[in-house]
Amino acid sequence: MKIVAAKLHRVRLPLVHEFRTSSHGKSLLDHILVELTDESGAVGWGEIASPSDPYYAPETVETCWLLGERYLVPAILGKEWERPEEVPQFWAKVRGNQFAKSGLDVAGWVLWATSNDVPLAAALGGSRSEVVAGVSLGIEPTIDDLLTEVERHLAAGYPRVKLKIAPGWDVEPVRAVRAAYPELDLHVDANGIYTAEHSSQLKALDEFGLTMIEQPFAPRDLLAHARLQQQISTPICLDESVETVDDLKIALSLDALRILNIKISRMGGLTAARAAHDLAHQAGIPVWCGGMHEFGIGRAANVALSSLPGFTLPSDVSASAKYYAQDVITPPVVATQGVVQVPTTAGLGHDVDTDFIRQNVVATIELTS
Ligand code: OSB
Ligand code: MG
Repeated sequence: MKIVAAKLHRVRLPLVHEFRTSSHGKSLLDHILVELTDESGAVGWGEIASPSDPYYAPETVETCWLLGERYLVPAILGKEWERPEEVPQFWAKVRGNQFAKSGLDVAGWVLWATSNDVPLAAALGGSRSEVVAGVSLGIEPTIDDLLTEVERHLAAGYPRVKLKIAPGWDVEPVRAVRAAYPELDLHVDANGIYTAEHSSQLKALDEFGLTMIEQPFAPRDLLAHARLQQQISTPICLDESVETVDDLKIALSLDALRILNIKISRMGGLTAARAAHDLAHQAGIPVWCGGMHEFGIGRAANVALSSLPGFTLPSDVSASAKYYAQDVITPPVVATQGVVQVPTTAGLGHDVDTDFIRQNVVATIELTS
């Protein structure tokens, strides 16, 4: 296959409910949709789901645009390849910039799956026909507001709830949710905000029967994660710490995690995300697929990845409607009692709604070989 044209579309959509993490809040998202065309005219779409600001990862929507335009698209245009696993080799010299790479990598996979008439999940080697979705709930103004949000999503059938935590919003909200729902599959995510001086708050969370504590410490501080894991029985899950398969090897050797959150964006694409899955699976570490409030294209890729055998915990692949009034794909991703069906049609398994994209596009660029 040979990619002869690439378009980047910066598309802006409002979230239906403002989302707040330990570092920032957001209500409007700009993601870059990647449209690759090969010499036969076949098209593959991907999504660069970088947050606008560099608070989750170092990238921003502007750095992703720049990397795409100046380095990544030029690296792949006109190159011959047989399998989507070969595509990342064309930009192997580019360090980091995982979100930007991810959008192009996914578009390559979707193009290949579409051209070969196989569903994306099958192209990846996935075998599950449905995946279980959990919800990730942001920091709310009050505990009552949080309880309302939890209730709303449990009523919609989601079987697992993750709460964002931060110093001053940890033990008390967790105690309140646990008291209201003693049996709920509940976990927390700190997005790396805690330091060693907060260890008493983190240890206090150990009594609530949480499924995991996700990324309590800074991304590079693997030693702090390993130390805390020795002191608590709740499994520690890593998110931001693992950007490469090599990061995962080090974390495993330090016993810094018992569960892995795999994000396609954070790993730089489906090829690397699947490799992380394979390594974790061999090591006996359960994985789940994290989200970045993806629009439908990235969301569909998350569903496909979650069909791999090691994804034994609920993934953040909630229905499009949790996030957006209207999505860039038809039909949108839907969840029935917290279960999402893995599409069985070729490629992404959804149509891309180019009219809706055109109505919400902020900027477009086309590059050709
Ligand atoms: O840590 O998982 C995270 C959103 C933005 C930045 C970081 C994270 C998140 C989420 C969103 O939790 C999960 C979703 O897409 O539903
Ligand atoms: Mg996280």
